[in-house]
Amino acid sequence: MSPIRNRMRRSTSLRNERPSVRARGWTARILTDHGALDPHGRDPRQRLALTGHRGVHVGCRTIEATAMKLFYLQGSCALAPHIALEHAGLVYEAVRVDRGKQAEASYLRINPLGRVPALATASHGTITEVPAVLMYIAEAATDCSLIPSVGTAARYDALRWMAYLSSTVHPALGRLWRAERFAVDAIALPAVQHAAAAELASDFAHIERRLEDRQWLTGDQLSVADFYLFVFGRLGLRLAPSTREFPNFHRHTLAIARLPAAQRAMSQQGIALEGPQSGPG
Ligand SMILES: N[C@@H](CCC(=O)N[C@@H](CS)C(=O)NCC(=O)O)C(=O)O
Repeated sequence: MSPIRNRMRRSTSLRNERPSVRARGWTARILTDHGALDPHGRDPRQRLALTGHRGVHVGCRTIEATAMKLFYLQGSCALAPHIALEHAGLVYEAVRVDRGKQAEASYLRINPLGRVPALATASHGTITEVPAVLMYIAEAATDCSLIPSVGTAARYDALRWMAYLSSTVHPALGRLWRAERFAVDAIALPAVQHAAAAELASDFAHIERRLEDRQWLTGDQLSVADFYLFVFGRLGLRLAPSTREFPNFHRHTLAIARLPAAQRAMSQQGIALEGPQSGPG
């Protein structure tokens, strides 16, 4: 039976956000419609009508039946949940936050820290911090296996790698590209950047060793941790040393980039694997 996917893809800008107007604009599109039933034996179109939700995903079962909103900056770490949402086929709206606007009151109401990603959900409020957002998506797509099962060693591996990316790799990138946030005195900026570049080189070597004998971070099973790693594999292409110089890491980056979900997310964000020559985006 061919899978039927109801998926709504809309990318809007925070600047133009008018929730009431946008809410009226929701439509659910059935991409493949052979009259097949969902995994529960229901016609998904009927389910749409019965529940009154704006869309129901039937590729993976989900605990989140109403549309979520993912707030992102182009080419940022929010790409990881964006790919995860696409991969899981969940119903969501991608809301672009223009660079600089994340510090404005309209966005601070969504995430008082002024950072992306933020995932607004109907049932669990607004979730921030990449690992939490990724876990939420993985657990919302209940039969997509985007996070290894409870009680397995692989699950703690996935969590461990997400924590490492979030607590070590990402902050090093912040010190490299936003050194002024870490040193008041301009004379100290090159030293901050130098130390950050050395940290990243050592992180890339660590990731390289991890991927020596496995396809994905936790082994054979693709998980949301891989989508997170892709963010740095992609941004690292413009660093020195480039992630291209780490063959296993680069193989992983290319493998994720080839996934239809990654291609759709990047296309929605208006970015390519090779982004600008330096800096975020
Ligand atoms: N610890 C946060 C970090 C989020 C973060 O720094 N996001 C960046 C984009 S990758 C951001 O919003 N930058 C805007 C800024 O720094 O003003 C998380 O894991 O979500």
